Amino acid sequence: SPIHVFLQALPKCEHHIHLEGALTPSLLFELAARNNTTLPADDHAFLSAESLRLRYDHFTSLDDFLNYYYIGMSVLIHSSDFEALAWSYFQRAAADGVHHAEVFFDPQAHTSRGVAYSTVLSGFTIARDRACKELGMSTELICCFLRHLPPADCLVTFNQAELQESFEHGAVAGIGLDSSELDFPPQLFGELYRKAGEQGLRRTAHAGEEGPAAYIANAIDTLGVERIDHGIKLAEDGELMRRVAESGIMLTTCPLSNVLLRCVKSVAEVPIRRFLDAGVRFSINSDDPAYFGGYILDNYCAVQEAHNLSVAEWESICRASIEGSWCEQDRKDELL
Ligand code: ES4
Ligand code: ZN
Repeated sequence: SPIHVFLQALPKCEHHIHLEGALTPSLLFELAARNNTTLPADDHAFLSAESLRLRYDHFTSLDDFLNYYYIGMSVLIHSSDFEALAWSYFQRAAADGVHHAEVFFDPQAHTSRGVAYSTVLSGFTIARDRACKELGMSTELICCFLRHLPPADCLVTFNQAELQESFEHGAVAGIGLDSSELDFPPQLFGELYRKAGEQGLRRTAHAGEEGPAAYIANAIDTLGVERIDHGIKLAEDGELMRRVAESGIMLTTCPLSNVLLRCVKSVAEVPIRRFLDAGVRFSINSDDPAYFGGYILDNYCAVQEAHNLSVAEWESICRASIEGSWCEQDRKDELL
């Protein structure tokens, strides 16, 4: 359709995509065979790529999804596995009209399995260089910390020499906070974020996905974030919404993710119109595209179906998403 062609052609930036969440069932089974990975024998979903894909249509919550997400990534062992994962995502994103991608990864989910940080980073770095050369796509890495683990463990990981080196060399642009939200409010990670800020790292955190608007306020007040990942619960607090609009903090929304994880009943319930009216900046993203039934263009199309935005509104969403990106100003000028 004409609107699909228009949305595909828009120069898009993606800010909220977990590379481990781009692991498709087919790549998962291919790597499991190659790496001799034992998948759970007691869960029939792991019988085949097809049965696993079908299971993804029935997530009941964030934690239900995370169970599959952490098991799935156990097939990632070698640098070449991480490279294949990131390269498959970059190619797919380029086809959707993504010109710039800032991608999350979860080092603790790999180092805890005995996979070295350098293995993860080297694979991703090869794929990034290739995306730049072959696709003209600029990319940044965002190192996420798992909030279901003790904050002290996150600090130990953050302070490891390999991570510090990747921050100093600019291989990693910033930090994020992900995994189970409700029992792990942002303020638990104040020290981690203070240290990251002192080192000049960019800071974002998942907040207001399953958790309340108060978690968004908390992330802003105690973590010094310049972006909020998801943030859909912001619309529950009008005063906070005005504050976020004024501050220029950008939300990285993920509409299909919110539906699949039952944070909302439908994309129509994602408060896109409220954010536009209040002047809250937001980008539209895929989150875990291999798990939530769609890449970025599917999310753009779902928003259009549900909210019927004008051409001018789409252009302003894309402009805000360029301005809210963490690339150099020169790159932003090229993207604009
Ligand atoms: C995630 Cl959708 C979502 N929420 C929180 N943490 C995550 N990690 C990967 N996907
Ligand atoms: Zn996410």
